[in-house]
Amino acid sequence: MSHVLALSGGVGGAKLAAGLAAVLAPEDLTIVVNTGDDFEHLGLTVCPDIDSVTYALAGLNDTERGWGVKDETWQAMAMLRDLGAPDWFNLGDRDLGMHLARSARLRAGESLSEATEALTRSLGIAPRVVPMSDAPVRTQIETEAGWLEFQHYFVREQCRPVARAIRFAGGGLAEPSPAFAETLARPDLGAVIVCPSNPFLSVDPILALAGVGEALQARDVPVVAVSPIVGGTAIKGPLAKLMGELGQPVSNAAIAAHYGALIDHLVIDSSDRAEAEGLRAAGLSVTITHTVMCDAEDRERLARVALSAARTETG
Ligand code: FO1
Repeated sequence: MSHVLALSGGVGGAKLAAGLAAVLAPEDLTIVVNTGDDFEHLGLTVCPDIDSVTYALAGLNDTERGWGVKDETWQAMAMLRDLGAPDWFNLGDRDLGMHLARSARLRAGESLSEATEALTRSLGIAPRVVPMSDAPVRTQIETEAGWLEFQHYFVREQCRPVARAIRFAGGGLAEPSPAFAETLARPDLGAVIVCPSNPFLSVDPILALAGVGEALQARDVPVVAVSPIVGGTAIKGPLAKLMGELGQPVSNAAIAAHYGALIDHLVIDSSDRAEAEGLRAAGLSVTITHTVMCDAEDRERLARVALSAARTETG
């Protein structure tokens, strides 16, 4: 197939990104990653979704915890606790190495794209892993306690506050990163795969960047989304709770309506097959398959299904 652009958030998206990386030649894939979750913590720049994609592609991800590095140790956290430093955000010792290396590069003047390219190449990752933007965009959630920064909402408050609205501070003005803009304009772009990340928290920040939604609409390239809904709920994370709080039913129909004209095809889980008829009646192409990714075989199979869905849209 010609070039494939994958849009990914953290954990769920990273799994499909790893599947795509396993079945495509590295030069045929660009993975654009949400940076709305990024934040400055203890003087370091932490990019959780870039980390999740990087660790998944390098085979370093902790599959039990869902984030961070496998076989992790926590000596630095123990010391931080002894020192009375903030300990609500868990930085493993190996993971800390990533944040130190990235932050040093950024302080030395590299862009986030340059730093990410150097760090992913150092870990032997061949496809391009690209931050959505080099400009800071920050996802914020409005709750009864006011606006919260993403990691404060997600990790410190464990998504407990009721969400009323979401905004991407800096999003509308921030340009896509150079490699993202270049990929959107590639004449050989053959498919866009929206990974099964949280549409509201992880994919929307990418779509909110200056010109991205318009560029995707203007291209005659199939856009295939893999739904994060399984069995009428979200496998992990705050998606189901958030959709309820935002007044939406937790369904593939709501996911499809949210993406609207952006997507041509939705891949849904077999447990939600009853929804297919309604989605098709609304004009969307639908593939029904097993979307839960427990191992490499699942990831690669789902990647192949998403790519073949794109091929059917190309005709
Ligand atoms: N998620 C947690 O639930 N608790 C943590 O302490 C935590 C630490 C952490 C450190 C580095 C990193 O790259 C990710 C980390 N995550 C943690 C995951 C992260 O906050 C979320 O999964 C994403 O932001 C949502 O995609």
